[in-house]
Amino acid sequence: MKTLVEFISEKQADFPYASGELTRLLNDIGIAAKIVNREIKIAGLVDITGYFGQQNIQGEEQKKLDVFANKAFLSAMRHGGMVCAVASEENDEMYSYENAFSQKGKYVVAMDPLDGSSNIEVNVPIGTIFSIYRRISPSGGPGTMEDLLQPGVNQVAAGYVIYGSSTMLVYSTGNGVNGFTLDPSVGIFILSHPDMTFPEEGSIYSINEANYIYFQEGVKKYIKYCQMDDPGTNRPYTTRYIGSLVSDFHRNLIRGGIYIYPGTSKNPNGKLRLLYECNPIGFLAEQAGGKASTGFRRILEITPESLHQRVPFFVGSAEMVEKAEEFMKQYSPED
Ligand code: AHM
Ligand code: MG
Repeated sequence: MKTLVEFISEKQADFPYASGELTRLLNDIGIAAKIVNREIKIAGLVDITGYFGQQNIQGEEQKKLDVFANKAFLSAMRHGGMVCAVASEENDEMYSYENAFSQKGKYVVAMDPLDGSSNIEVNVPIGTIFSIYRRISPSGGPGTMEDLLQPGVNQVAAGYVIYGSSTMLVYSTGNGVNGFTLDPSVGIFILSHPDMTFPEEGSIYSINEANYIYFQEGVKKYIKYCQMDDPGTNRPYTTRYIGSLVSDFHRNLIRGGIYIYPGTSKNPNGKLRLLYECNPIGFLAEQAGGKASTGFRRILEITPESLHQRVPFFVGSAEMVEKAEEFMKQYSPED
C-alpha cells in the first residue's frame, strides 16, 4: 500500500528541479482536497449548498461550496509558501499573495476549485482542477500575469480531484498519470490507479447534444459518425454526458472515449476555460496517451491572452480526437 505522500516524495527524484518544493505544493493541494471533500460529503446535511449571493466574472452565480473550496485551496497554498500567485475561476483578477514568504515561492497555480458545481444539489460527482507552472518573474516579488499566461506545454504538473462515490486525486508531473483514492476511515490518499492510460479503443462520446443546432458542420458530422452502425467496428459508440468535466474525463480515461465542448454559433470559443480547465485536463490526457485539441490544433501550444479565456475543447483517446479533427478540417475548415 503506497500513500500519496510517499509516492510524491519518491517521485521527487525524477523531477528536474527536485528541491522538494513541488512535492510540498502537491501535498498542500492534497490537504485542501481533503478539507473540501469533508464539506462536500456533508453538503446535503447542512445549509451550504445554497447560492452565496454573488456572481463571478462570467456572470455565474457562485455557490457557497465554490467559495469555500476557493478559500480552502488559496489558504493551503498560502501556508505552504510555494506559490506566489493563483488564477482561479472564482477570482476575477489574478490572486497574488502579499506575504514575503509566498513571494519567494517558485510556482504559480491556475485552478478551478469546484468544477461542475451546478451539479452539487443533485449529488453528481464534481471536481477540482489544478495546473502548476514555474514562475517567470524573479523570486521575491509578487507573481505577474506573465507567470500565469504561459502555454500549457510549460506545465510542470497538473491534476484533478474527483468527489464521487469515492474521492480520488489524479495527477501528473510529466511522467505518466497516477490516481489515488481517499480512504475516508483514515483520511489518506492511497495509490489505487498506477500509470493510467487510455485504452487502445474507445467507444464513448460525451457532448451536450442539446446544442446540436448551434454546432459547426464538422461536429454534427462527427456525431453522426459516432452513431453509425458499422459492422466490424465498435460503432455505434455509446453516449455518456454528466455535465461535469472532471467526471466525464475521468470515466473516458478509464473506459476510452472522447469529450467535446465545441465552439457554437452562439459561443464560438465554447464554454471551457483554457487556463484551469483545458490545459490541465489536456496535460493529463497527453500524459495518458491521449490528445487534447481545439478541433484544429494542440491545446497545450496556445499562448493564453487572458485568465478566463475560453477555447473549444476536444479531449480523450488519441484516435477518437484525431478522427474528430479530420471531420473539423473537412467540413468546418478555419478561415
Ligand atoms: P463550471 O466551471 O461553471 O462548473 O462549468 C464547467 C462545466 C464542466 O464541468 C462541464 O463539462 C460543462 O460545464 C457542462 O456545460 P453544459 O451544461 O453547457 O453542458
Ligand atoms: Mg469549471
